[in-house]
Amino acid sequence: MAAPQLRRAVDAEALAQGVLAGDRLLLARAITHIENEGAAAHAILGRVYAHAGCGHIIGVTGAPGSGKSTLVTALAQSYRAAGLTVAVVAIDPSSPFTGGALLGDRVRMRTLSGDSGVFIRSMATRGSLGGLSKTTGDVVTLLDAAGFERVIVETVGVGQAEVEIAGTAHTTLVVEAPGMGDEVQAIKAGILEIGDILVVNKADRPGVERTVRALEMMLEIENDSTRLIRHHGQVLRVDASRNGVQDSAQDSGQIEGHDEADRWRVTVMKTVAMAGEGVEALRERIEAHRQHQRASGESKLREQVRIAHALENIVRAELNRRILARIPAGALDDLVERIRLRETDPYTAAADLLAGI
Ligand SMILES: Nc1nc2c(ncn2[C@@H]2O[C@H](COP(=O)(O)OP(=O)(O)OP(=O)(O)O)[C@@H](O)[C@H]2O)c(=O)[nH]1
Ligand SMILES: [Mg+2]
Repeated sequence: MAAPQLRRAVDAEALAQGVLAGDRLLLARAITHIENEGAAAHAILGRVYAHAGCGHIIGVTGAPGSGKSTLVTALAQSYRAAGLTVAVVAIDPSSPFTGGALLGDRVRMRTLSGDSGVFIRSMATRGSLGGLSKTTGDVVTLLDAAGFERVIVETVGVGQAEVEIAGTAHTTLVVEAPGMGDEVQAIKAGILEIGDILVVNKADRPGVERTVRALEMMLEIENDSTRLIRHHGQVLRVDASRNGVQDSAQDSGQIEGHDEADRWRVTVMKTVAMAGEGVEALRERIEAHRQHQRASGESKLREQVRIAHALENIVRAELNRRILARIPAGALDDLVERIRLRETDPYTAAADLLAGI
């Protein structure tokens, strides 16, 4: 019927207008539509998309409990003090952003709440991992279109999808904390390589220098003329030096016209997020990375990677949906039973099923 169809269209238009006008209530509602993959989600996104692309996206990832949320809060404050607007997306089932006492520091949070220049949203890690990164990307687009100048995305660096979400940001922070065992957590998780800035938080704790040294050694071991970007589960090697040797010719992208001096140096920074120590210096470093990327053309490359990733996710999800819709009801159950009885095998059954579509 026409009525619900019409209401849906009106809703999407009103929500999109609200997002673009910076209406927080409508922005929150629009995000809920995206999260629930509601009928209006695509319509809203289509209406605001042209207005996105100005915000700088900052990914924050690292071991659980390393202090990411505390750091993100302190960073948001620092950005506010510098006169920039900030949105925060936390992908974390146990995110303290939704808990009553935020980050155990009510005073700090009170200064952020009620400030129209800050928007904080936490997202549940439900659904498929591909779905998570698609939804997150869409929410970031909304916040960007809503005019937030910096959009910070916090993910726990444990799964491929979480790491990918953070890794496709313009600037990626990998957060580490001392005293979490003998080895540096990020090395184990393999997320060090996506960091543009490495942060050792909880610098008030013993063992901080040891952790800093371990990270700096890792940076030296890694060929420091290259940057790695995860793309389609592959690692894209970006050679930022003109005369650099490329050892993985097949999946490499090269930025040309670069001078040795133009190379971005990944550095290790110390913070005590709880006390705000080192946070201003970290913000300045992020801003320096932003400037560097714009001047070097790397931001364009990253944008291409992010868009390609998003597009691929959408196509894959849609193909999945279309194919599954064409499998007759009961056909899967029959096949499962036949495979169980060893009348056929899963590969033959899958091939037969797809051939029939
Ligand atoms: N000593 C000390 N503790 C800190 C610091 N920053 C955060 N913490 C504490 O570390 C604990 C974890 O902080 P969170 O900010 O929730 O850490 P997280 O990385 O977001 O945690 P998950 O999202 O669960 O992975 C909290 O109890 C914080 O108060 C710091 O600079 N020094
Ligand atoms: Mg957290």
